[in-house]
Amino acid sequence: MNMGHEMNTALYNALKQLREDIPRLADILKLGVEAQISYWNDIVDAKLLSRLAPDFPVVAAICGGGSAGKSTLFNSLAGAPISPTGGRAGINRRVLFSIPTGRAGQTEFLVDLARPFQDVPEPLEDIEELTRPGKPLYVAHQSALNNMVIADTPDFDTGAQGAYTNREVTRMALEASDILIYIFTNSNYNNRDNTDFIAQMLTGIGKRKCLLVYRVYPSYTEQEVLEHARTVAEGIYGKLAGQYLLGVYRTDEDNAVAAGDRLMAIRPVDSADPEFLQTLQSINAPAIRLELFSSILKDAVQQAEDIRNRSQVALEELRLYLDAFQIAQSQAVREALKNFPINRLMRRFARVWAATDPTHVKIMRRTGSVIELPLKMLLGAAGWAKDQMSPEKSGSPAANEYTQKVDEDLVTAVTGIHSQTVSPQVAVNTAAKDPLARRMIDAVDFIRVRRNLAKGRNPRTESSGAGLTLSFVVDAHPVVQLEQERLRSRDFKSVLQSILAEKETILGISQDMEADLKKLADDFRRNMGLWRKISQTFWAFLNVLPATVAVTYVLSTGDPVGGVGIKVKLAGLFGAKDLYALFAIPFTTGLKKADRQQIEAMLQGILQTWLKDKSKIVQDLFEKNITGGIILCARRRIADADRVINNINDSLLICAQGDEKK
Ligand SMILES: Nc1nc2c(ncn2[C@@H]2O[C@H](COP(=O)(O)OP(=O)(O)OP(=O)(O)O)[C@@H](O)[C@H]2O)c(=O)[nH]1
Ligand SMILES: [Mg+2]
Repeated sequence: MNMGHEMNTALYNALKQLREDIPRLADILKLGVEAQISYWNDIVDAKLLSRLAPDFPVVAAICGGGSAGKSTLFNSLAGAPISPTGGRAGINRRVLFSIPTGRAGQTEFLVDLARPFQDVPEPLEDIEELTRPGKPLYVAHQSALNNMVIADTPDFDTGAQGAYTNREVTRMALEASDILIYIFTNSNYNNRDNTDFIAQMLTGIGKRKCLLVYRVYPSYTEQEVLEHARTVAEGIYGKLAGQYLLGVYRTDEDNAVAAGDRLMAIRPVDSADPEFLQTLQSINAPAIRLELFSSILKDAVQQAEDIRNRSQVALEELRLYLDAFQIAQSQAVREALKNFPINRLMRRFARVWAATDPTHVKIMRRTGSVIELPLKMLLGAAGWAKDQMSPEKSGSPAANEYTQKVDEDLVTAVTGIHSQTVSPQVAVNTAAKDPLARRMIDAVDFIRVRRNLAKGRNPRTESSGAGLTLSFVVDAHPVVQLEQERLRSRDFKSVLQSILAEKETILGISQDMEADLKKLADDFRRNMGLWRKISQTFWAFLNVLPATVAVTYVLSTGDPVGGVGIKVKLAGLFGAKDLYALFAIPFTTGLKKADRQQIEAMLQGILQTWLKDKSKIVQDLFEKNITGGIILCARRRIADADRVINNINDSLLICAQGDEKK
């Protein structure tokens, strides 16, 4: 019994948590299942939570035919002549609850108690009220009934013109009860109509267990009483009556009771059985309720699982959308940066490098003797190298050209990402070997299976280039709809303007980047173990490179740019994807393979430093002006949904355990 109680508490708490989490999850992920959720809420509130509270009193409904003695029994249990008795059959028209004194006026408790009536019981003020139909009423016990509610109900066999007046009230009273006290007399014990009616009611709402009370002549033997009681029990429960009988009791006809001089005396038919009150008080309400509500509980748990499952799909869709969207943004960032001011950058790096040169190199450089012969021939004189050391003049044709290119690139990129952001779907291409792409394929598969999607429906993937490239088309998630609308309602031109207004931050070389270049130079010098040996060629390269290439290089846009570890590929003016293309001239002039590798590594480093710095700037600009709301909203909801789903899984586990133990 104790065990049942503990389990009930755990189950109750788990259900209460589910009741909070399920609607919240549906809302976080905008599942669009409002009707299902509100139905589920109602069931859980009305049928389960209201009655599974561990401290909720046992509710016993006294039922029986007209003038069976229901009200007399009620008064005897409640301890006072509260309910009207006697006279004509069918005197009671409403349900009267006798509740623990401490519960009087507790609205929440009263609501839960009378849920099937969809009406809050009011205190009984005038006994006459009970003889007129209306909402249920209540009184506080005047007896010592411990944590128990007794309900007096109208009879269900009085009727006019073939219609029984009180059957619906009886049904609601039964539904509100945990157990049933069925009282009958010698004149109606074998009335099939009565027992059929109760049987039918219990089939609809769940079989309540029952105590039988036979109001009988004192002369009836135990044998006769038991026989009649079995007739009643089998009438209500059929052959399995034994499972539902909590006890059989008799109350002998007594004129003093009829006269109201005495309370009903109830005793077990079998004198070895516990007293009536003792049986009532020892009822294990949690266990009974768990059994009573097990099918409803099972149903509610199943629906909760269903909503959890749908949410997992919706969450995966949101993750997929966010992944695709962020790829789209990275590509737009790269688009904005595809013109690479290699000349400017190399000049700057050359100066950073020179500033950290050892003294003897500085001296040699001034004389031009640092540069190897073939290069010297190519370049003409050391004077050229000196020229390279002076900063690029702003306003020069080269500087203007670069500024204009950045402008064009930005407009293209902003237009692209803006349209992806407000579009009903996001479409991106990505390298199939990208780990992110693999994760996305898994997500697409999961969603397709769970949603049983036909081919061609989003999300979808297509591969091309012998499967090297994948394209994803993913519907915008309902979660970001509001953010999309917000952006749609803004004028695109003004969005573009506010981004272009900050393009200076893209053109310049920031202090952060300067520091990064310095660090790169230091690292490189440190790693150049054979510094003396290759220093000359290297130095020459630094000076030569800007002259040998055009103002800008166009970054190849084939691959998406990941957040970290950017792999740079250059599509040079020479049309090659290879970095060697950059060294076409030095290569022919005798650059050794080892030197080329050093140079390539360094150039990679410089490019990455630049890309890292600028990507961050452009991404921040995009997020501030276009994409930030959606990314933030999606991330938050993913985190929230993850947390709530974990909670729900914990609760569902407890519910499943409760079900097993039962
Ligand atoms: N002689 C005798 N009469 C009783 C006893 N118990 C109840 N009665 C009488 O039986 C009649 C019906 O009793 P109630 O308690 O009003 O019966 P009820 O089932 O509530 O009747 P309705 O509410 O009208 O359906 C009354 O006149 C009571 O006095 C008893 O133990 N002995
Ligand atoms: Mg009555």
